[in-house]
Amino acid sequence: MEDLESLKAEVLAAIAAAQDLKAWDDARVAALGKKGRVTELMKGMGALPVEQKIEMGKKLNVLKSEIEAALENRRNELAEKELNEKLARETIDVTLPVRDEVQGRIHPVSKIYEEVVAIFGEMGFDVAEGPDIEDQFHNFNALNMPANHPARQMQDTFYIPNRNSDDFDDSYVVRTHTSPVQIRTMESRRPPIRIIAPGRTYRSDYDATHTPMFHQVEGLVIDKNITMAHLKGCLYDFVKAFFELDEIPVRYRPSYFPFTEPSAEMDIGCLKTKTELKIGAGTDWLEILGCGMVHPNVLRAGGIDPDEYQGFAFGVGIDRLAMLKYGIPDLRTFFESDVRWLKHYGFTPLDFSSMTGGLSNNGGSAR
Ligand code: 2U9
Repeated sequence: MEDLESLKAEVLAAIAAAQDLKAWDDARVAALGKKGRVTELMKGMGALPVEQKIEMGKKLNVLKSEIEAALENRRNELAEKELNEKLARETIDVTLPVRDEVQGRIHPVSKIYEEVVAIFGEMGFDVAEGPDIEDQFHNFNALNMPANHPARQMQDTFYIPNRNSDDFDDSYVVRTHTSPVQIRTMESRRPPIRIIAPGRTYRSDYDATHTPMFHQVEGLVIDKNITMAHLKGCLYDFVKAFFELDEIPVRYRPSYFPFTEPSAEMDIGCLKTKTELKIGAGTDWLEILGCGMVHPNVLRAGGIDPDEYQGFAFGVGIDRLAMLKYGIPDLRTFFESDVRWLKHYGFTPLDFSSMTGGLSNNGGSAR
């Protein structure tokens, strides 16, 4: 039998001498591995007489525990040492300026999305989201668009068959507007409700101002005693903030949407010349968004009593806002993934949109 004291001294010395995790592991295997010195002694105990076996067993267990404790200590020391060396090697000077060669750009749609969220966020609106694939109840029926409504005709809507039903009324759609998000919010929350629902929407249409996938942001406010005056004040503040102007002439024209009554379209004052569109002055008008008071049938469909609560709603095309604000002439180019286009119209990733730090950071775009 080996002298246990000198064995212990040798093993502990080897552990203490390990200068990295590889050497530490070698020391561990040499002592406690399958063919390690302590393991071999334990295997050899079988041949001893019973009394010696008991005594030797105890001693070896104590020795093993001591070695394990020493290993654990040394491993912690080495891990800390390696981490400190790594940290020293990899120091970064966070005060250095960002490298010029950053290639990525924020897409104008993302930029406008962030701007709109910043403006309504400041006014106390929550952002609500919902699925792109919807059932017809949330996309149409609940929005006061019954089965025979023209907007439900095949030419506008992309339908998705329902594997479990041959009934056309059970087919799904890719949402034609973000309005189902507001219906789902009414179903799951009690008023007061103050949300915007930005996101992708889909209609079968394709020309310079229409693409099959486009982006909308809709808003919904529901509370007691909500009036058209609240709608006008809110949207006036929005367009001023969005176009970064102290004053803008606005007007409302009567309109029709199935989900609002009365309904209106909001125009802003502008000057249109052959080469330029100047917003906020001049004698021309530019349609900017649709809006109205939520139809009682829609409130009821969302489980809200129209005798107790009223609401206003609005809808804006994000892509159209991007075209107007950043002077982009053709919507189809938004989705062609041409890197040269993105370099021209995109924004550097450090142009954050906030109400306090500047919305669009004029002049901060990649152009
Ligand atoms: C609920 C109740 C009311 C949303 C509204 C509009 C008016 C509107 C268009 C703007 C440009 C769509 O992208 S666009 O073509 N939208 O004019 N949207 S009111 O009204 C709602 C929505 C949900 C529950």
